[in-house]
Amino acid sequence: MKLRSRSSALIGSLCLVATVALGAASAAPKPTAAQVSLTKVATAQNPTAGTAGPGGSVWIAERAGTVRVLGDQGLSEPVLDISGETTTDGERGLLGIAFDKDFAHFYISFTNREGTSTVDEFAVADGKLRPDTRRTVLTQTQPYANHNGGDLAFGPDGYLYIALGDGGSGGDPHGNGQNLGTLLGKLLRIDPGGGDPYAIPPGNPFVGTAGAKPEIWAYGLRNPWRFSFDKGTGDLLIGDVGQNAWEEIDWAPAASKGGENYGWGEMEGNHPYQDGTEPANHVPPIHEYDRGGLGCSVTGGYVYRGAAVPDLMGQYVFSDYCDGTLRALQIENGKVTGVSDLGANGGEVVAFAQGGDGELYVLDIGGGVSRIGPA
Ligand SMILES: [Ca+2]
Repeated sequence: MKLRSRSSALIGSLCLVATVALGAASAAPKPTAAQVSLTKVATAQNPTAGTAGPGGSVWIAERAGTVRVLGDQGLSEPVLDISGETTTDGERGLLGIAFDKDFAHFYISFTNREGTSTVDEFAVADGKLRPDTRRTVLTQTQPYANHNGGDLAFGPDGYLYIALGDGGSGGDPHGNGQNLGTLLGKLLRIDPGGGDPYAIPPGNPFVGTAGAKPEIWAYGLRNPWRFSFDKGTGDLLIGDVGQNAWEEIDWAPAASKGGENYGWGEMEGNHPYQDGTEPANHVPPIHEYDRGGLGCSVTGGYVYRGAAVPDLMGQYVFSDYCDGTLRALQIENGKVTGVSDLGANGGEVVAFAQGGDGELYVLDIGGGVSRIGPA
């Protein structure tokens, strides 16, 4: 996530990208059958994340530290409020939420008042959080206020995946992306129910590698702000925010054993970053785009597995914080066969949420929670 400087009171305190050229006509995507509409279903206070909850619900995280449940009448009163424990300076706040497979536990990812990335767990009973069961699962200190990553999701393997950015500043000054000795710049995989505070899943790729953190699943990430697993195939998709030139989508098949090196900070997309050298094991993005009109900060989404837009089935829906256009990738065997403009703009798209029914919601940091439907 890069949050632009704007006059909006809601995001006025956030700034990273000074000037963004929008609307260049040269990059018009090819036409596609799938076109969508957006129906606003609620207004939140700076929504940052959402996840399918128990009983077909969708839970929405708000940046300042509250969680609300989306219902027919909009959002509930907060079911959780940690606003006294986080701040919203830089790129901080409540950044991710997730349930485990049986909705037995709920996880939150936030930066604490010192800026430390923190993942906490709550037990869930009868669809409600049990505050007395709260415990901290994982923490990671952050050298700078930006590039915190912060997304959370359970994989089809039942393990918790946690995205952490490279620590921030610009250009990965500490070389965290390629350093297996730090959790920064990585996608982690842990088993929060298997130990105290968690267990390392057997088969994690760097277990037994001297000097490497065993939590690491994949590395070479700059700011993997949003990632997801395809509900249909189990494939992993990561939206990794670029430095100054290239936004990218990374991909791994469900059968991956982990260990992918996505290249940062030697590579930005398919291109050496400054005087970087492409690592021999670099896994290039399946899709990249430059700053020539499509945006400046990719927002990873989901592979569509709903029923409302049949033409969109199996396509990866994503957007860009600076541009807001909803786009889709058509992917076959890990190769992008098409990129399309879905014909709708979600505003300052900071995240998507996927309901248990596979339908998708678009979260605009300005407040809008909208459901994707047919055009
Ligand atoms: Ca990369």
